Amino acid sequence: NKVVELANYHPTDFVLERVDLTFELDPTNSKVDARLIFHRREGADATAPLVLDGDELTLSGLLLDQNELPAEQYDATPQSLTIRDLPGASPFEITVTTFINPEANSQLMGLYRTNGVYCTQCEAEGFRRITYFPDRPDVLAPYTITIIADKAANPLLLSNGNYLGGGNYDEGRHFAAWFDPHPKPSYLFALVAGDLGVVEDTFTTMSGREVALKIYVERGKEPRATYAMDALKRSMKWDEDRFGREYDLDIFMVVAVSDFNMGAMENKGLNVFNDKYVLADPETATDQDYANIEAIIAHEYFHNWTGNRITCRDWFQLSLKEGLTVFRDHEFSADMRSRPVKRIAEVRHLKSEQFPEDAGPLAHPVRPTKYREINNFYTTTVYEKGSEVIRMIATLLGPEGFKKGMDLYFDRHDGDAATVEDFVKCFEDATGRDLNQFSLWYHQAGTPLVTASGAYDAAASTFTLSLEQRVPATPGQPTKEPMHIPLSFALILDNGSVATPTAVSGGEVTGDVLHLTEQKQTFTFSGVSSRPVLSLNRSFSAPINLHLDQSADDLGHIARHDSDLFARWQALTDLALPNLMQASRDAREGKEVEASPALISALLETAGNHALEPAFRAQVLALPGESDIARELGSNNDPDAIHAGRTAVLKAIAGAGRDLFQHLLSETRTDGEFSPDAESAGRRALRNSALSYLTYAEQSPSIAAKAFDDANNMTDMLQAMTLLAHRFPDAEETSAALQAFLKRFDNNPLVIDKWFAVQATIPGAATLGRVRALMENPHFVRGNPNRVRSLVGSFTFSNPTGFNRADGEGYRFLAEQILEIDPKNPQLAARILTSMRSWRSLEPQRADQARSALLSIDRSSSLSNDVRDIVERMLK
Ligand code: BAL
Ligand code: ZN
Repeated sequence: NKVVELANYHPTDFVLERVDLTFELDPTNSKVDARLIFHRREGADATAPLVLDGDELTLSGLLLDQNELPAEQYDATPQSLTIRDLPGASPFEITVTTFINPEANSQLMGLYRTNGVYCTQCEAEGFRRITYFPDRPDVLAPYTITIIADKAANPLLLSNGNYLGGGNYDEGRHFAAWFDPHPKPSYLFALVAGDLGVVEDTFTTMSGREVALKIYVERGKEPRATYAMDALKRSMKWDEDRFGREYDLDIFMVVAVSDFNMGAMENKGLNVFNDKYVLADPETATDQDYANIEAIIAHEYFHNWTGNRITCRDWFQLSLKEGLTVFRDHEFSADMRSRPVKRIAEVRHLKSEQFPEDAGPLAHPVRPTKYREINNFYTTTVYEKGSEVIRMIATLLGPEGFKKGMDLYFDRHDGDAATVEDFVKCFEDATGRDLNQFSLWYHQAGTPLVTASGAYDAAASTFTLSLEQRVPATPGQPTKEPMHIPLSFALILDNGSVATPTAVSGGEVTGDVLHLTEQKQTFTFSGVSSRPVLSLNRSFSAPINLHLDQSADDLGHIARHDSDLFARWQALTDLALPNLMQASRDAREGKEVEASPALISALLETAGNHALEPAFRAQVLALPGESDIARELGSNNDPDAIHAGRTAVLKAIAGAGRDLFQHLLSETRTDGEFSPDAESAGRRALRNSALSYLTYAEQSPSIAAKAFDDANNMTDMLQAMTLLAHRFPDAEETSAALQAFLKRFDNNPLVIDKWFAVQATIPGAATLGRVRALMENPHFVRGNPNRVRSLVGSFTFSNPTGFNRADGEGYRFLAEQILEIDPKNPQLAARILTSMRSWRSLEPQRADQARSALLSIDRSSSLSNDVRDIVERMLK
């Protein structure tokens, strides 16, 4: 495949007016008739042929206005259908017939079968695996769909839009017809057929229309879909209240399937979900599962406006819909739960996933300008950094300006396939603010580094803040321009109040946000009566690396007094990180590791502070992880030393805080009915943090084993099992717990995924052997993406010491797996391969081993485009 470049974008020569699809479903030989009405675009070349995309297709029939086309008028290959000598401006109808094999479709793109259910996944370029089509997001049309299938096996026949009708057909078959009046691109097409159970409800929209809501799951699993239904209704209401967006069809459907490459898909009116993000009950789902379901149900629903009503002109604009929709789902979760705790979780995720991507060989701008395989651009940069860019627009413009811009965007572009530039222009037009420099956030890759230092002049009552920004070089972008970086700040005085300077010079300051726009800039605040402590980048107003040298006393002051809970968490993290980094260096040199008394006392004070919500205290106790420490160290990393150093610090904290943790464990006990609400989840999180530290303090598996036996919900049970497995992998209590868990949940693959993941993330070199053995377990189904991600993915992404074995066996295992998965499911293989994205920051011996493993993949002559793209970028 060749590289696709944004600079080469051209509208199509033909306009698609209508799509009429008929499916005759058969597990191995489904017939697809596509009737497409086109006309030549005004001004287009009158001799241009119509070129339709295909992928592994065979043409079985082709009509032009119901007449067979002579062979010399067209060329058909598996990848394209080219038709010449078509009419001028008047509409014409092409009828294309293809036969496809859903059962054999292991890529899970296009039409496939999962557990006996037909389903589709068309984003980004899966529709071309169903029929020849102008498979690009700027080709929009209304669709009529007719599905014919065996009635006994497929009582349910679903597609996008509103139900038109159905009835019996022939030979035990029946049919259903659907019409979607909203013009949409092919990537939003969906079809589902099979025999599923349903949970039903209704939602009355703000204009009083009643919408039928249906969530389809495997029969018997209906009770586990009620939380998703509740989340859906809350999402619909929230989008009306917060963004003024009303749903626009008579019915909204969600279907949960067990084989799915992504988390979920926002097909118009018919969302298809990975069942992991629908099914939940207290016995089988953790608090994190509940939070994920709420967020992803919301995310897909919100796409109805940001993605479906206004879609992307081309795939370079992916963040137009994804970054914006992530921002919307983050805001939704913040409103449903604790805003600061949600923000902390978002930033932890951003730093542990997106920052490494932005600092490595796979770095790319939020709005890329070229790609070789679009599937590889569904990244944390496009999604999460894209969301941060929207958050910064909201910060720059304030709530009113942001709302005006969003309203204009919905108004101006409803029904369009739009660009990032269109989006930004709406905010400029609505508020008059120039966002030209700000737009660099879309175009320059790399995490900006801001170095800051403050100085107080008591005689002049001024506080001076010097800032310098540098955006690192990234692949294809050696030099960068200064960015417009909005930095929320507070000058906190001795008594905890915030200074209100009489004047500021050196740059623009709006409210509590200063605008860093130059490479170097100095802000001077006058009328500051005593030395303040600077709290900078509060709420993580900009996705940057910040270097600001602050004393432990100053960080402690922020941790105690900042009114922004996020900033308090950040201060404690900034206190912990240097200690953890030093611990790693000391462990590597065989020196004794020390935990700083200032860190210990700040952590224990926060953990025991009843004025703070439990979820926040749990976040504070969950110190930066091993990958955070590796990121901060930057290069020449030894994952074993990082693990050893961090563990030693945790043990020191555990020893010092034993009484407090014991106390927290008893005071957070709840014996009542389980509730998944955020407050209850927060209490469980704090309780489980305390349990984790106590397990370090006791150095024995007994408390975790007792917690495992006592657990009455999956959150507590999984935490206890994880502590047993990770801290005491060889203990009898651990094998007893693992066996009991397997026995109890062996009919629930999603829960067995947790069992796989816990074992795949046991620290240490021995885990690779365990992973290999688990791959032989009958519960491990190689073709199912959730199983592969739970076992192989957890090992390579989330087990730094096990995967990065000094002998390179972990990398060789990954290479072996990639070569095995790739021919069946390239998307999955390419995604798992990105777990090597930070290989260059390893110490030389491991880095050499990692390079050899990548080269062994690269040498294969039969790689998919997906894996070829990743491996080549990674080796460049
Ligand atoms: N559009 C792909 C799945 C998602 O981001 O919602
Ligand atoms: Zn999305």
